[in-house]
Amino acid sequence: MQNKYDITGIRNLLQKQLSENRYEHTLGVEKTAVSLAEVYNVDIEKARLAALLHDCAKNLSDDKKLELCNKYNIKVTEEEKKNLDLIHAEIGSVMARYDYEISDEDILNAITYHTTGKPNMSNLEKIIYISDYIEPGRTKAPNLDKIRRVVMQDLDKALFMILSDTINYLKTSKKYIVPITMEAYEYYKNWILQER
Ligand code: DGI
Ligand code: FE
Ligand code: FE
Repeated sequence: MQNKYDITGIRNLLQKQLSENRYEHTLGVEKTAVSLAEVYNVDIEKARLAALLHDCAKNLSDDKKLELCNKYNIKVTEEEKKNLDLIHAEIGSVMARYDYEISDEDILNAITYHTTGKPNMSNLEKIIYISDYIEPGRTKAPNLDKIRRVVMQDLDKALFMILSDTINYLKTSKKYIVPITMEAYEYYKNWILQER
């Protein structure tokens, strides 16, 4: 893959654009995603790029987020307007495409769906979604030890555990649930129950 920046260049740019904690989280996701890519035979450099860039839009101001949505025709629903953090993944994917000149659709989709998940994810999409949740800097979510164990044996089971805990958390805290988050949960619930 030929990219505008090498990995060190990307890390340096991210370090400038992200808060210290967010940058540390990003390096944790990189490390975790690379390990999982090795286990599951996914292209390691794709996993690294998707992991590094997954939260590249996270620390933009709300004004900047809205400006980029406007510029790149990203539709913002009423619910998303109230919580612009919900669209950092989609904006990040657009920035990866245009600023970092990433053209690989699997990488771009892994960034787009890293917050919500989606039905029928690719292995790269699953790895980024899971790594975001279990990277070493994450300590607060329930069942982390179990998910970290399961993921080495069964990627889909780990994915479903995270979707399930996320839906539970969103329900108990009475937060708005993005339709595709629920669709991902339903899809993998049926998958876990029926296919195996
Ligand atoms: O950006 P990060 O903090 O690293 O992680 P992320 O992009 O996965 O965002 C995590 C948050 O997103 C977590 O608190 C759960 C939340 N989330 C995921 N799906 C939905 C959601 N929040 C709402 N309100 N609705 C959703 O459907
Ligand atoms: Fe994120
Ligand atoms: Fe993240």
